Amino acid sequence: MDKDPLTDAPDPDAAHEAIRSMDVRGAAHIGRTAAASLGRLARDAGVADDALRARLEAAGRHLIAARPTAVSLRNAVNLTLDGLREEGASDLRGAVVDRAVRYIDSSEAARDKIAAHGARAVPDGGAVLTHCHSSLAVAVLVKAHEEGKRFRVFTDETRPWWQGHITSTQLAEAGIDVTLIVDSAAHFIMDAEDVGLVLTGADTVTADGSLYNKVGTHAVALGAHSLKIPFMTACETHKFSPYSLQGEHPEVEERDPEEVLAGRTLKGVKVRNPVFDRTPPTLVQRYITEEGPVAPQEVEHTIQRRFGNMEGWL
Ligand code: RUB
Repeated sequence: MDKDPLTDAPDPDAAHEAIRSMDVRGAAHIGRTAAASLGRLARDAGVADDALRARLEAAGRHLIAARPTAVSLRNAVNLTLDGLREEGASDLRGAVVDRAVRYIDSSEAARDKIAAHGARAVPDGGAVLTHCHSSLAVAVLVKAHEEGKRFRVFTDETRPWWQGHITSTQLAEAGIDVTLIVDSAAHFIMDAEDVGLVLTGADTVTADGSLYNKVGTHAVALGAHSLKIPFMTACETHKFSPYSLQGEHPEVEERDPEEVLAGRTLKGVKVRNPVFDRTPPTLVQRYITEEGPVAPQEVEHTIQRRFGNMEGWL
């Protein structure tokens, strides 16, 4: 029997803190953690419906505030809290729990489908370049390797949080030939090695086809474009932003400069730490989603089809 996905879920305050402090990171994981924490609250809070509704909405708002850029967080909250708005739901609690479990299950199922679709785009021979750590990009590469494709992977280290180390370790554990590089070596490596694909994850994809992902993604995409290397992004449609249909673009998170300084003091020096950037649609060849590859110009239509009534959404 599959494990109940809510059993080990943190409560929403603990989930907020884990997401804010990056104990839980990566957009897909963040979304599932938020959904699970709301499901757990709905299941365990022994209060009447009105009080439950107020507590869940407050918890949802608090969760969304934990990190501003990954839209999967806001989508996870809203899709879970849709249980509160379910027409004729006699059991509000059950409806929210059901939505939370559905979100988690669909996100996990999406990962497997994306791996299968994405593996087809991975070259047999040559190399792939990755940026940061995306669980979905890793799933694609592991699947391609399991299917017998042989390729090398160059992984951008991604300061200041070193997420490239996670990617490198996970790929090495899967038996893939992996080489870690500093981010500023990306263009050199793309040019010097036989890189046939650049593969990243996504935090948010907006209706105009723009990609918001870990800072440095834009520079990598520009490099890939100049060398005519396909640039693709593995992402579940939970990363697509329905809010962007009204022109809303995500806020780019700027974190504590101390993360960059890492304990050093540089007298008279200002430090900035923006952690995401926007890559324009012209630089993205395909979004590899659970529905298959989606071109940037098809994102708007996919959002319209994928997200229904947003009444009452936070
Ligand atoms: C992680 C990051 C990842 C996306 C996609 O940033 O930018 O590329 O979140 O990850 P951070 P996934 O480490 O700051 O959260 O494919 O796992 O959803």
